[in-house]
Amino acid sequence: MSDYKVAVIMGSPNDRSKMEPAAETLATFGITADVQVMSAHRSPAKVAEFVGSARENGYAAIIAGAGMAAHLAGAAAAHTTLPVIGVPLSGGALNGVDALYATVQMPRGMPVATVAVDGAVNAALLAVQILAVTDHELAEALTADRAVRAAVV
Ligand code: RP5
Repeated sequence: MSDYKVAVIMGSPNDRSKMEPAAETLATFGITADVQVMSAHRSPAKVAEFVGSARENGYAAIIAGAGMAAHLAGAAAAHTTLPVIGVPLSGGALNGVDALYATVQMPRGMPVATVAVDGAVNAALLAVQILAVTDHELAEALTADRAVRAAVV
């Protein structure tokens, strides 16, 4: 188990099953995921408080999943210079296209690294890749993970 801690936040308890794979993937690399529900619209103060203090509280990255008018990742990015990885979630009348556009179309200067609709696993892998820039053991674990995926195909 490493000392790294990644926040996995989502806009609704109903997002849990789609975001749980992020926590599971982080765990396979020995990285602790702190999974929390907070909403850019329903509980904006909680988002500001949690994300605004995330760096001093030891988090290395924020993974944020939301559906429909999915502003959670962008709202998180407004409160931190930690890397924010956005996961647009499927559901609602537009089934994720709305969330994809809402998450990916950030204004210049405020990046959110947006993965595919329901791409929680890739969000976690991207967080690991960011950490692996300076962590040799994690880099080796990523290489091993790629080898497993190659063997599967
Ligand atoms: C978003 O609205 C949430 O992330 C969720 O995906 C969607 C619907 O939320 P619920 O009405 O199911 O709580 O904020």
